[in-house]
Amino acid sequence: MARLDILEYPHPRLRIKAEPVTVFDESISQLIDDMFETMAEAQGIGLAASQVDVHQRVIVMDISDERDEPRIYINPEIEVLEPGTLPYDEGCLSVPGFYETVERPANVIIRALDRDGNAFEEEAVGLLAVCIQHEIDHLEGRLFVDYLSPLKRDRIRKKLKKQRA
Ligand code: QAP
Ligand code: CO
Repeated sequence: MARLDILEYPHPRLRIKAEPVTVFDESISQLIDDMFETMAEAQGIGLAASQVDVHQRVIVMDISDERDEPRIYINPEIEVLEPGTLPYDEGCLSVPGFYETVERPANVIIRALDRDGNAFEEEAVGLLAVCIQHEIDHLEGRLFVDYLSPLKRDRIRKKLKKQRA
C-alpha cells in the first residue's frame, strides 16, 4: 500500500479526460488499494484516479459514518431517473478547505464494473448520488468549482495559491 499525492486545483492535469479500464490485473487492484489509503488518510469520502494523476476511469468512495463501506466504481455510467435536483454543499480533496453548494440530479442509476471487471448496477439517492456525479466529473476533467460563478471560482483559486505559498 502507498499513499499517493493528490493534485490540487488549478493543476492542469486535473483536466485530462480519463480512459476506460480494459485490463483487470494486479496493477488496477494495487491502484484501488492505494486510492483507499490516500482517501482515508485525507479523510475524504470519494476519490477519482484523475486526482492522483492516473487517468483511468476508477473511483473509490466511502460515505459511511463508520468508514467501513468501501465502494469501487470502474468505468461508471449514470442514468438520471428523476428531473429533481438536490443542492448539496460539496467539497473536494483537490480543493482543500472550500465548500460550495452545487445542484445535481437527486436520483440516478449507476452502472459500473467492480474490481474483477464484473458489471453491477445500483440506484443512488442523496449523498451517494451527489458523490458519484462529482467523481465522474473528475474522470471527465471537470471540478465542482466549474459550476460556481467565475468570481467565486477565482477567489478560491487565489486563496489556494496563497495557502500553498
Ligand atoms: C466529493 O470530497 C464530495 O476541503 C468528495 O479540507 C464531497 O471527500 C461530494 C475533504 C462532498 C459531495 C459532497 C475536503 C477533506 C474531502 C476538504 C471529499 C478538506 C478535507 C472531500
Ligand atoms: Co473531488
